[in-house]
Amino acid sequence: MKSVMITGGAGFIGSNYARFALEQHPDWKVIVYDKFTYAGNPDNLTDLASRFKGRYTLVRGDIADREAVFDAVKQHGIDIIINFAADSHVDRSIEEPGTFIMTDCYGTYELLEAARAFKIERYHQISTDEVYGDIEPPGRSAEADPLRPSSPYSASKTGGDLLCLAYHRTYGLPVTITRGTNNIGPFQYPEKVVPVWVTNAIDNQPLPLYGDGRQMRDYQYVLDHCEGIDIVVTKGVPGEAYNVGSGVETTNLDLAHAILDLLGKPYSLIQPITDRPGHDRRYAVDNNKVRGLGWAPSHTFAQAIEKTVRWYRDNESWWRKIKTGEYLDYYKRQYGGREVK
Ligand code: NAD
Ligand code: TDX
Repeated sequence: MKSVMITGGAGFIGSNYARFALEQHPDWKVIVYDKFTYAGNPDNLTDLASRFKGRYTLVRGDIADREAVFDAVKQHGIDIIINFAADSHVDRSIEEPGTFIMTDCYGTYELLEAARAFKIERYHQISTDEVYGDIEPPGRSAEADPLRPSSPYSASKTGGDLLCLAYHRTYGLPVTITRGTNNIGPFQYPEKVVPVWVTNAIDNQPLPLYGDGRQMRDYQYVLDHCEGIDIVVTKGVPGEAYNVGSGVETTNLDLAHAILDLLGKPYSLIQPITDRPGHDRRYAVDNNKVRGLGWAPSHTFAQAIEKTVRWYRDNESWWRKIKTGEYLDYYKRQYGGREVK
C-alpha cells in the first residue's frame, strides 16, 4: 500500500481527484489534508468513508503549519504528496492578496520541506495555466515559456511552481507539476464562472459578464484533468512541468449562451458588468507533452458543459446550502453596483 496525501482534498478538484484515485488505485491509501476554508466542504467527500473503508482518512490541517504538516506526514507514513491546497479565486486575490501568498507560496514551501525531511518518493504540485499570463491568438503556452502572471493569485501560484523547481534542482527532490486549464464539473464552489452562471440561471437571476465577454478560456471537464494529474504523478519525469488542458478555447459569451441553451433560459439574463482589473484576455496551452505520456481528454466542450449543467440541476441541495449567509455577503461585495447598461 502507498500512502498518498491529498492536500486541499475537500475542495472542488481535490475531492474529485481523491475519489478518482481511490477508484483507480486499489493499492493506495488516501489521506485528505485540508484546512476547510470557505471552499473546503465535507459534503464533497461524504461517500468516501463508506465506499473505501480503511483506505480513506480525513485530517483537518493547514499546509502553512509546519508542525501539523510534519505530524501528518510522519503519522501516516506518506509516500506521495499531491498538493491541491490553495486559495484559488482570482477575484478574491484582487480583494485580499495576503492569504494567497500565505497558502499558495508559503504553504507550498512547508510541504516541500516535509517532502524533503521525510524523503518522500514524489511531490506533485497542482498549478495552473494562469502562470503563463495571457497569450495572443494563435499562440499556445508551452512548459518552457516564460512565466508572466497577472493577478495576485497567479503570481502566488507561480511562486509555488518556482519553489518546486528550485527544490528539485537544489535538493534533488522528485517534484512534478501540472498546469491545468479551467475545470468544470461537480462540486465547484459557486464563485467560479460556471457554477455562478448555472445556479443563477436556474433561479432566473442575471449572469454577470465581465467586460466585453470575449475573453477566452479552455474549459475542461474535471475528470479529464484528474486523469492528466494521475498520469503525471505515476509516469511524469521528476523536475518537469506538464500542461493539462483540452486545447480548445471558448469565449465567455459563448459559454453563457451554451449554459442558457441547455437550461432553456433567455439570453436576456446576461448582464454585462465592469471588467476584472488586470483581466487576462486569453489562455491557451500546448498539451503535447502530457499527450506524450498517453493522456488525451475524454470530453468535448459540449459534453463537459452538458454534464456539468446536469449535475447542478440534479444536486440543488448541494449548492443551495452554500448560497446563504457568508456567500451572499461575498456576492454583494463582488458584484454590487457593477452593472453596465
Ligand atoms: P478550491 O478553492 O475549490 O479548493 C481549495 C481547497 O484547499 C479547499 O478545500 C480549501 O479548504 C483548501 N485549502 C485552502 N487553504 C488551505 C491551507 N492553507 N491548508 C490546507 N488546505 C487549504 O480550489 P480548486 O478549484 O479545487 O483548485 C484546486 C487546485 O487546482 C488549486 O491549487 C488551484 O490553483 C488549481 N487549479 C484550479 C483550476 C480551476 O479551474 N479551478 C484550474 C487549474 C488549477
Ligand atoms: O461572474 C463572473 N463573470 C465573468 O465574466 C466570473 C466569476 C468570471 N467571469 C469571467 C472571468 C474569466 O474570463 O469568466 C472567466 C472565468 O473566470 P473564473 O471562473 O473566475 O476563472 P479564471 O479567472 O479563468 O481562473 C480559473 O482558472 C484557472 C480558476 O479560478 C483558477 O483557480 C485556475 O487556476
